Amino acid sequence: MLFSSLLFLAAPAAIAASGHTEPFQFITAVNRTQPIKLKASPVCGEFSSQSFTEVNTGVNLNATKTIIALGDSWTSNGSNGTIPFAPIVFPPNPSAGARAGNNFRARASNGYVWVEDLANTLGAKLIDYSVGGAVVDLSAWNTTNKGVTFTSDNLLRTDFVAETSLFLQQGHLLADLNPDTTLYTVQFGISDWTQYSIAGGDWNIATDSFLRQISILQANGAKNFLIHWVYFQENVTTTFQDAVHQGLQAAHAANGTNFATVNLANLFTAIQSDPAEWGYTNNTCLASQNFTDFGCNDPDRSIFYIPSHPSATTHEIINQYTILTMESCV
Ligand SMILES: *[C@@H]1O[C@H](CO)[C@@H](O)[C@H](O)[C@H]1NC(C)=O
Ligand SMILES: *[C@@H]1O[C@H](CO)[C@@H](O)[C@H](O)[C@H]1NC(C)=O
Ligand SMILES: *[C@@H]1O[C@H](CO)[C@@H](O)[C@H](O)[C@H]1NC(C)=O
Ligand SMILES: *[C@@H]1O[C@H](CO)[C@@H](O)[C@H](O)[C@H]1NC(C)=O
Ligand SMILES: *[C@@H]1O[C@H](CO)[C@@H](O)[C@H](O)[C@H]1NC(C)=O
Ligand SMILES: *[C@@H]1O[C@H](CO)[C@@H](O)[C@H](O)[C@H]1NC(C)=O
Ligand SMILES: *[C@@H]1O[C@H](CO)[C@@H](O)[C@H](O)[C@H]1NC(C)=O
Ligand SMILES: *[C@@H]1O[C@H](CO)[C@@H](O)[C@H](O)[C@H]1NC(C)=O
Ligand SMILES: CC(=O)N[C@H]1CO[C@H](CO)[C@@H](O)[C@@H]1O
Repeated sequence: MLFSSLLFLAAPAAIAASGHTEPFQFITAVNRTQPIKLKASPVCGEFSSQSFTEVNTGVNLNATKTIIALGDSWTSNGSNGTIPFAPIVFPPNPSAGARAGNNFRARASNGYVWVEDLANTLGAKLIDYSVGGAVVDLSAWNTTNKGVTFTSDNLLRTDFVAETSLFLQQGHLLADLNPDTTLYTVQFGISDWTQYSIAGGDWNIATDSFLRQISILQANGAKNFLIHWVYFQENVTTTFQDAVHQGLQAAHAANGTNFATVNLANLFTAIQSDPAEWGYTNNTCLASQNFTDFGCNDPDRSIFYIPSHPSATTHEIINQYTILTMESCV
């Protein structure tokens, strides 16, 4: 069920050809409320630790002018880095973000995802290569290592390797990539855990590939990374993230590369242990990404909008938590 989802392949012309006759409603102004307040604090650790933690070795958010985002549906704006501007469908329309009708082009949420909130907060330009359903490396999992592979809803599945490759082909054409003012955000692992759970695989391949992409990005000038650890706790993802953390230490030691690491499991454990205290009234607003049936009355007070995908208000909380961690775990 995890993502997959709102990756879409259609170009605008293809959407028109598929029978979409109603004009899109371009929203020009939004007055949204943020009824949920951040009530968690980061658990800052030592970068020298053997275990993954929350720490910032020197990424300066205030200096950030460009964000290159690599990840899955939690980070995707639905565009695959190359498809031109599409309308943002906003609340109160309950179908915003849902894969209803011809609305294939959508975020897996009912508003901005966290990295868009971060870019908006910083006034930075965002170049988003994230794609729903992406894993670290397709070759790591038995479900994805047999050639071209698709998500549960028949959309092409991709990985960190392909996102990095696409970025290297075109990124320099799209943005100013001054190393001191460019932040690379990397968020993978949710879809890896899902695929591993289905039919097994090899986490060592995922670890090596993750660090290889970090190495390739450094070779192409990257000096500042923001890495998010997954929002749940599983032994295999813990072992994977510990190994990645140790690779980041090596990159910092060898190249002086700055890493900020943020553990979404800390945030989501705090939310899920007492949702009402945060102002939440629902766990998940929609029963599936395909339908708006059973929609909740107040998506802004729902932790997730569709199963396993945060609501827009939760994405803003992720943004606030990320900034807090990066500014306090120094
Ligand atoms: C936005 O909504 C709030 C709450 O309804 C209201 O107090 C405020 O005046 C609105 N702001 C604008 C610019 O419409
Ligand atoms: C970044 O800017 C904010 C707002 O001006 C300020 O509060 C914060 O201290 C700055 N952080 C750093 C690391 O300079
Ligand atoms: C999504 O991001 C891409 C690449 O950064 C950008 O070209 C596109 O306009 C964005 N789409 C939306 C709907 O914001
Ligand atoms: C959602 O729609 C897609 C595309 O039509 C389909 O492949 C998938 O099975 C549907 N999922 C659910 C949960 O209905
Ligand atoms: C992303 O877009 C490019 C260019 O249109 C396309 O070649 C590629 O297959 C797309 N990737 C995915 C995962 O859809
Ligand atoms: C899944 O992958 C692992 C590691 O590559 C392998 O040992 C195992 O036999 C595979 N399982 C299946 C069902 O193919
Ligand atoms: C240090 O940077 C180089 C590129 O300049 C890269 O190839 C290498 O993998 C990096 N070292 C580590 C440990 O990441
Ligand atoms: C996961 O780790 C915990 C604590 O380290 C351990 O007690 C448990 O047996 C492990 N579970 C599995 C499935 O290996
Ligand atoms: C869809 C859903 O779960 N709706 C619930 C959201 O929360 C309110 C208040 O707790 C419930 O009344 C709804 O049933």
